[in-house]
Amino acid sequence: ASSWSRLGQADFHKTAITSAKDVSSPDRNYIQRSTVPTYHFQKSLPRLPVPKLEKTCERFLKSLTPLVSSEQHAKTADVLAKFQQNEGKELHEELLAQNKKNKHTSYISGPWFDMYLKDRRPVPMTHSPFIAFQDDPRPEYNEQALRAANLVMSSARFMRSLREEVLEPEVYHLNPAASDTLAFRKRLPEFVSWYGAYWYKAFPLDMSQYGNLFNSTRIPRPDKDELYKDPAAKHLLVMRQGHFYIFDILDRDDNIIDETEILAHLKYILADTTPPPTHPLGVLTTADRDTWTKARRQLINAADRNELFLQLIDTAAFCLVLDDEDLADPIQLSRSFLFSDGVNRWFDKSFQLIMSKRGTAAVNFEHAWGDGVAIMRYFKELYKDTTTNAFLHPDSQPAKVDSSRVVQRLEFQLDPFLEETITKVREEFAQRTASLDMNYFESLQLNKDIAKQYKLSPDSLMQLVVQLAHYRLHGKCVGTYESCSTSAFKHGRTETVRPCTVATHKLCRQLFESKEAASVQDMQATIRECSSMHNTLTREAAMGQGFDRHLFAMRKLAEAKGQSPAFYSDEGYRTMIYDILSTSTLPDPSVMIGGFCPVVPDGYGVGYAIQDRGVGFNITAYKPHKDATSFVQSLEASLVDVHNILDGKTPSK
Ligand code: BUJ
Repeated sequence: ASSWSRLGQADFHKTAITSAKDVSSPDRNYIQRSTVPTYHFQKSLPRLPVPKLEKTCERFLKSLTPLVSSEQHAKTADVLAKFQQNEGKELHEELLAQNKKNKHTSYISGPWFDMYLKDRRPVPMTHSPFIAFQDDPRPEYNEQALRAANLVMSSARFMRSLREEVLEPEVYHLNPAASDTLAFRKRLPEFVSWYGAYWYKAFPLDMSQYGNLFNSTRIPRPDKDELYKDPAAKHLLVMRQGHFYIFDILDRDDNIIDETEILAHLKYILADTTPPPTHPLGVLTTADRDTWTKARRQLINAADRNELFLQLIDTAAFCLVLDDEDLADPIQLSRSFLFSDGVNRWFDKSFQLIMSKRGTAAVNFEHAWGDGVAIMRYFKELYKDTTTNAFLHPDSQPAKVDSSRVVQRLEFQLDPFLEETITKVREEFAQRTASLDMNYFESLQLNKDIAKQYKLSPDSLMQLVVQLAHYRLHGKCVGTYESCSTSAFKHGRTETVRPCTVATHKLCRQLFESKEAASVQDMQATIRECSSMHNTLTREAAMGQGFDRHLFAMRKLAEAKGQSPAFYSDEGYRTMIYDILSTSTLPDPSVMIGGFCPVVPDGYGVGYAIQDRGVGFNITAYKPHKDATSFVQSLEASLVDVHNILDGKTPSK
């Protein structure tokens, strides 16, 4: 989300524990020991506002302008005006009343969990994104077992800090020099703590999702899946060649086991020569949720131990995936991190930490429980801890332990129905993944500094390039989604920024329609309009003043009452929410690449990042509807165009 760059975590490096290497030191259990408790601000976080109905209608109509003809726009405006006076008014009042009664949460939390958990489509490709880590700058630390063991160690330290509530609260510092100080850290009573932080221009973010990071899973259930966790569990789940292994990473007293033992157990798993299962169970987590619900029930009925084993998978700290394929090509790697063939994966876990044979690592996360802010905090801390404070080194020897007595391989008992289901699901998944096209590119032509030199917001420029790329290829504006965090509010999730605006449409016409003659100066002025309009939209979204979630919550209320207001089936509304362009960014130096699938069959998934050195895009599309390569080419050309315009050169039409 664009706002993540602004609402990103503060720099809490100061509290990182540096004397952690002493095995007997309790500090080795913690990645941080914050003096301000993790959930200190939680109680006093502000509530996500329900926007005024007239504002929502106004914002919607403005956003619709570039997407439909003026006749359609007038029709939709008419339907919306009726909605605003009738059903919409009632639904809005009802939403306000409900919201007033549920002060512990936000108006969007319930409907948003339902959106994910009631969705019967498969979790991978529909919702789960991936983010890959930069390699460790020291090549010798990227060896698979070594890096995996260090990542497990740092994850365990993160997990313990969170459990004991000594992980620094997530705070966005508007003025770090003033607020990231000792005075700020002096505690204010919890119920007013948010106001104290506000005084320092520091905005604490919602941390309610963090409780679902570890020991947590999604379980397929009829109609609506369940989020399930056991916050006291001590074991890790490791997958290799479709097998499941578990071992405890915490001892009896909840201390993290010796890092050399972790290394020994992982090496033992990597050396296991048991042939891969003919019917790999993990594949079932790629199925639609109804098929998986049925299969899971059957699995539990097939043998007593199966239920116990499922419980172990469900409650494990997280799923570490050790892959055997030697992939080097970034697209092959991205495909493997995003979906693979499903054999060596368990997509239901809150997240999977995937390690390729060459030591490239990535996180693939299930989306129902949480959003980018929570996963990125874990991701960044993990990268920093393993690259600056590694517990294991290339010369570290694994502990002399008998791993065969500690590591348990879970041998499920399958019946013919399950075997058949696995085969079928595997084929279907292979078909779906085969139709997914992916391509990426990086460029040094644009970066954060260049954007700032021109006094333009970096994110707005990236979004503009995406708009131009689509228009150049398809000659029209389409529904565009940019994810924006609303974690500044209690139980906030995300809001949609609608980056296709009248201003971006104007630049598209100036560039691509020969009748719209415009000078370079005109186009520069339009770029500034684009940027300022995008800034306003982003600020509004981050403050809970978008229109998408409000309209969505009212639609869900109407559905629950069996009502179907005409506005929601109107062409204008349908066009708006048909997100041909689904975009998101997680800009951080620790991210190498990331991505997600399109959200509609004929759409594009657009992962992008603008960094200090350059920009990058990672594009997905479903064949035969669309192809990622031509979109990438169009992005490259658009980047050149924007660059030329800003440079005062006339772009070639
Ligand atoms: O908006 C929401 O509620 C959730 C969204 C859903 N969707 C992905 C469909 C937009 N979820 C997120 O935004 C989570 C983040 C997804 C991962 C983002 C990947 C960013 C890739 C950056 C790297 C690209 C650089 C390539 C360089 C070659």
